[in-house]
Amino acid sequence: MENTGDRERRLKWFKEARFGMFIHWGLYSQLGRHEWVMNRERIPIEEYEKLADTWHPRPNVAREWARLAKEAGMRYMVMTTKHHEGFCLFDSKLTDYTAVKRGPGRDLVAEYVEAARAEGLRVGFYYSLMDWHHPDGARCKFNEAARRRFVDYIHGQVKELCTNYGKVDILWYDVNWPLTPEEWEAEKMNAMVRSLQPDIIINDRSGLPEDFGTPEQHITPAKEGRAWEVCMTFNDSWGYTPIDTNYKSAWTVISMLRQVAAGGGNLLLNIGPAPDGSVPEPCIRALREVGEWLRKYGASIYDASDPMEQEWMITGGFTRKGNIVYFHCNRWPGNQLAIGGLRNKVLRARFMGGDDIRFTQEKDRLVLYDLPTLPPEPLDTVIELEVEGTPRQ
Ligand code: JFZ
Repeated sequence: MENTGDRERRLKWFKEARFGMFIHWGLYSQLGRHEWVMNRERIPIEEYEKLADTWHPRPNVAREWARLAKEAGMRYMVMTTKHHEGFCLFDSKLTDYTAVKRGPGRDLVAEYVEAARAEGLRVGFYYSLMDWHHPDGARCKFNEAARRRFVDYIHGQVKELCTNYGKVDILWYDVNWPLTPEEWEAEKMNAMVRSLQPDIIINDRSGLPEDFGTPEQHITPAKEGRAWEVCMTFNDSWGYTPIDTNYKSAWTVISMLRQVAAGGGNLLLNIGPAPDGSVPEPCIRALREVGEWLRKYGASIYDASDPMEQEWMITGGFTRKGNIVYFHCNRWPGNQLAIGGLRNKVLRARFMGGDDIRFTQEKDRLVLYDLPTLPPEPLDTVIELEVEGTPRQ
């Protein structure tokens, strides 16, 4: 349908972006028990719908998210325009179940787009195909008239999203249950999207592979140079869930960034804002620490995704740009650090942005000496190794 050169062109910024902010925000945020609460607790539609009138987020709170994303070193954002609950955070002519017509009284997607653009961040729209609120959302599988209505509704909303908010950088579909890509008429839908947004990139969750893969909750590089982005929760829920306090630390996030960089992918890290839009404190703290670290060592993450053979090591792992190999040490062993598996001759070793380090190398065993007892950077000390030739891939 479209040529590979065009895909590469559209994906260029994405392949260099590395780090993005996912935002799950909806009526479920008011209950604070995971974004699947309607389904998991079998809340009847009539009861759940009442949440549409009690939601009163703070005006323009998306500006706080965008500033935080920027500060964290993120380069794009993806927000839920409609999750499985069916409530639309955008203005839709096709339903009254929207932020404009109910409690919030305004277009939350418009506010989000404006906020992201103001910080120079790329804009992504998450849109759930599965819909627990639409009357045809389930019966569409067995009833052709219902399928026709539902598919027209979904295509119509996707068209609204691609028409009313200016340039959209990412369309992030989710859950295509219960229909097949043929039943969704996904090819036609995505062709319509591309006709309205020629530069957009589309994920693989309409059931068609499109532009990039979306492994979830585990870092699995895509095959054959295909673009990929892993999405991760901050705690163990996507939607606001204060009873779930298992938040990731800055250390964990940086370790994930190193792993996605090594595989040439991106990390889309989720925040689940409170109903008023506030970001949970543990997320703010960790993101600021990550940003501070990236301001010093970003080059070893953003621009260092050349492939190289890696052996598992408890003390850390590699990223690479050309003949510069970065060893990210996040478990500091003390005054001496040995690194195995690097076969190229090392010409120089130093702390990234700092002093040279004395070393010896015998075959693929590199030993660094006279190191401080405590880690110079507890989150991740980056050691820059200049090597001869190209490391094995
Ligand atoms: C979906 C949603 O159900 C969830 O609420 C959240 O929005 C997440 C980002 O996406 O959950 C999924 C989707 C795909 C897989 C697992 C969970 N998957 O492919 O393994």
